[in-house]
Amino acid sequence: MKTDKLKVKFSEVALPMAAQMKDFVKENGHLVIGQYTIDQVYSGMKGMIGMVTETSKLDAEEGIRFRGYSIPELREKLPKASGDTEPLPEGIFYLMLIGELPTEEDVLNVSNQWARRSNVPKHVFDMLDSLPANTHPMTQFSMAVMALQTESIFAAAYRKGISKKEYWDPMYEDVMNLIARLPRVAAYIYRKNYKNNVHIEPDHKLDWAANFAHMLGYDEYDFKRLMRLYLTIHADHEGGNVSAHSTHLVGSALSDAYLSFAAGMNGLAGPLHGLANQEVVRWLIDLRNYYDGAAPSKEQIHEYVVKTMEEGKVVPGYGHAVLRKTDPRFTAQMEFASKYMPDDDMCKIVQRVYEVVPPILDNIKKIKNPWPNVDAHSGALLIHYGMEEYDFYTVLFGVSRSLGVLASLLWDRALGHPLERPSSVTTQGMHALAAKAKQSA
Ligand code: HAX
Repeated sequence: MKTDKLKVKFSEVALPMAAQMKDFVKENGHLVIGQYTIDQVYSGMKGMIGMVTETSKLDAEEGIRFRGYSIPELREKLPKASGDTEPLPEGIFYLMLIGELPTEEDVLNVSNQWARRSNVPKHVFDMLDSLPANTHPMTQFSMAVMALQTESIFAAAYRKGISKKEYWDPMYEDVMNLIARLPRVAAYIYRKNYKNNVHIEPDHKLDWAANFAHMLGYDEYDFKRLMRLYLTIHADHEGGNVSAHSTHLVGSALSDAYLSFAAGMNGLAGPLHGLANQEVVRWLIDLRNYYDGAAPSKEQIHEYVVKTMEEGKVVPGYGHAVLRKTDPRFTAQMEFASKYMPDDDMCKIVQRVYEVVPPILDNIKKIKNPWPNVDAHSGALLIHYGMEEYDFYTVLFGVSRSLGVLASLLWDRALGHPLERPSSVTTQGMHALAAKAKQSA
């Protein structure tokens, strides 16, 4: 097999860090860096630092930075396909994995690696074909990833007996093979569900995102451009979000990349996380239908938001566990819409909803963030190009999220992060801890 330059580079960057990390913990492990409140324990561990993630960091006010670079910076600096304005997702993967901006040659190398590794065995398609027609696309996606686990090089190496120091190597192979295969699997699910089971063969001359668009059946240049942006901005959101954390947690038991990523996808399929992109479109369509199919006025949107909340539901696409400002991923999509589809009806409704919702949510004391997140806009862009099957949208998100969570999983094995096993207390134990804290206050 030809030398894989990315693999060599990763080993040069990652392996010395594992030794440095051990020294750091030895020297500083006793230092107290945080004291957590009972509130934090009961509110889903928000704000507690409980893991180390290399690929990206989320700031509550500013939004995500990938290895220090914001989304606007990456849209400018990452290599692009000839004539395109949006970055190639291969570039963000390289950046997350290596920690440096890639050259065009680096990106081409990743593209070629993924094309070479992208073959999906027949039993995966057979399994998908055997599922009931009403199986949700995200369930199919997760099951397909599980079916692919027969191909795990890490699991095979572990079974043979492998030194801890070598874990990263077969994990690299799994991570690269899995990312390479996901567009084919996702496109198969889409074409099976919505396009009469007529499938489209990959075109390996295309980059990863463009080939995905092609296999989905969207060959126009504008959709490929959207896919490149979409797959770049959904890639990662530091380590604590449900999909990243689940992948990391399951991986900490030395489950291979397929088992770990499927766990992450099961988390992404929840409506408070990635499924929100489908829920947003459902909500927007219901909103429009509620007012007889016409574009709703600001007053009508206000009324509908209040109705949604009174029914005990959340307004999808708004709020965030960490962010306290408009999500820059929302802004990137809004800019894309105003540049490439300024007259689009659904995008105009999304814009109007953005003008109405934040002040309403801001008035509700318990809601910590009234601003839109990434999912508030993505569906409208897809609908513009004719992809209206919103049950499928979270699968697109999942294909992108593989880049971040699998890069992190590889780092986990390279650095030798241990089994994750936080402590829990019983309610009685918590009451005792509270009484002790009161006494010493
Ligand atoms: N509409 C109505 N109520 C909301 C709300 C919204 N958009 N956002 C938060 N709240 C409510 C919560 O449900 C919670 O109510 P209860 O105390 O009655 O349970 C209260 O406000 C406090 O929530 P919070 O502390 O502000 O937010 P959390 O960290 O608990 O939750 C969520 C963050 C993203 C889950 C939340 O804002 C939400 O449900 N938003 C709508 C769903 C959504 O868009 N999810 C996608 C998030 C981004 C993402 O992960 N994409 O993949």
